Amino acid sequence: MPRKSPHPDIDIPHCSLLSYLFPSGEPVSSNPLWLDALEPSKSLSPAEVLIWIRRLAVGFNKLGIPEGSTIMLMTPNHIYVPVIYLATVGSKRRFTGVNPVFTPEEVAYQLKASKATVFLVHPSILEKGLEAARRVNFPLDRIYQFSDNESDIGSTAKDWKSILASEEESSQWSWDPLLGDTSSKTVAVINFSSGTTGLPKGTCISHRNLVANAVQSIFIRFYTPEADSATNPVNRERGLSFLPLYHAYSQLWTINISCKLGIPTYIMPRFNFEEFLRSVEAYGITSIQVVPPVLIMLSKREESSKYNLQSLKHIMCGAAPLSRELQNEISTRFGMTIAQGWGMTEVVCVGLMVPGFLHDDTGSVGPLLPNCEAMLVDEDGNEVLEEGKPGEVWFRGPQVMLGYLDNEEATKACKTTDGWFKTGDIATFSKGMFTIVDRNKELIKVNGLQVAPAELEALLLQCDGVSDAAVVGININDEERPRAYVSVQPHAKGKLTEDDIVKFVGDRVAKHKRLTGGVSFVDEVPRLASGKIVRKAVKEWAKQDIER
Ligand code: 4UW
Repeated sequence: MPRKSPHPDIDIPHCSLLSYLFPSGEPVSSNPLWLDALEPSKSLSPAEVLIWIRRLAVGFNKLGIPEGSTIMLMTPNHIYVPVIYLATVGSKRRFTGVNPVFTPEEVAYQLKASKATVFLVHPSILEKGLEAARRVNFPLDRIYQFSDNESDIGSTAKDWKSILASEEESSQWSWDPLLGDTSSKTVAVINFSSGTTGLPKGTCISHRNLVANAVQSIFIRFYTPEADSATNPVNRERGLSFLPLYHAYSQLWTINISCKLGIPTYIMPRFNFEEFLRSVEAYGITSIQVVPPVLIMLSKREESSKYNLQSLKHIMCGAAPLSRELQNEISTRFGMTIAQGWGMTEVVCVGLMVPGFLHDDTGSVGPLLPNCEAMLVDEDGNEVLEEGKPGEVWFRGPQVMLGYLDNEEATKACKTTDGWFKTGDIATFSKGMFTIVDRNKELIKVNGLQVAPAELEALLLQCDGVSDAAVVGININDEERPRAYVSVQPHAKGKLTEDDIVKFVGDRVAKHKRLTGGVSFVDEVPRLASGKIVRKAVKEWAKQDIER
């Protein structure tokens, strides 16, 4: 018997994301919504955002970009990122964001796999964008420089503002409400994830998925029965955003939830610890979303005591394991609630979350969001009913993605015909709460970001002298790091060094994917007759290596 959410089912409107965020007939606020954390006089209100959305939507039409095509964005965070996201999704196009620190090869991969037809690039990384485009024959006249700062824009590529229609010609444009079933069928966002196995894949996220996850998350964070409207903290919220907006976690909270609830949210271009502390103090920030390394810094770095963080009452933490000890140490020291949640790109974002009013000191990731079900399944495929016993989380709910873009095989491997999504995460269930205890999938998480072992393994096989390779994650000081197990060809034995391999990989991937867990040479990488790496055996090696 699947476990059901302890919360009552809630009403999730069947409509487009814009119809949910800007319901017809409701006034649109002119108060600042997204503010530049470094220069807060730069801001956008919902009323301003709507004008930009209309001008972009009509601009895309005039350029002949058909509905259903993908717009790819590569930029550090800034206040206009939500504008592109909402204009793209709102005009029935598909948004995909790419990590701005990716290498040209990694960018080219996503440009091709997402089938992007327009590529918006921040001027500071334009060269990289152009190189990626050349690698996959992406038309250079469909590349636009995209910045919040006019003076950044040079002459090497067009300015994104050249896409914009005038205010007059776009003032009548209105979005399709996508009523009924169409909201479930229309793809809005293509975020990338390697899922449980293989290379990164485009996840097809519908309008319905996005609306559902925003409604569910708002409910569990703010509108649980204990919070009546008079004391509801939402009215006093001030957010600070530094998680990357190409990732589902930040898209949910920084764009969709902040916009729906009108929470003024200060956006930092990227994470910087001291700047983060300064912003909390300066702007009276009340709640943030983080990944565990931020809490490790808060605990260990001296600067944490130099700033007044009293306004900060609620921290949501997810995307990677956080130890119960660290969670409790910080919440006691700073007098704040730290709530863990579990999410996955494939479930838009979040599926399990400790409710906003609850102080949990067990290290759990909370109960199911409303309208969701989960089963824990053991290695033999049987449901685990006993409390405290681990099993793989199978998840079902309205936020589960439609599937992987152009990859039916991968979709079938993780999604059953009756809607269960096999997450590859191992959890236990006790007293109504789930605790994530392990993973049975290939994924490695570094700083909350995905590292796909298959990607590094394919790269290692291109290194001269390497005959086979397997990559797994190892834990060093509470942080996960990729470690490679490599066998070498006879001619390279004794010549190819660990440093050579670390450098080979480091030169070709974004920083978080580097082999910071080291390299071991082995006679043979264990593989099944099918060719599949026996990861359990490699993980066992890794465990022994750490203990040594
Ligand atoms: N504990 C242990 C956790 C946890 C975890 C995730 O990059 P993705 O695909 O997605 C994410 C999304 C995280 C997230 C989104 C929205 C939200 O509100 C929230 O609440 C805090 C979190 O990380 O990586 C998915 C994989 O990351 C691991 C797990 O292995 C999962 O399959 N993961 N959250 N609390 N591990």
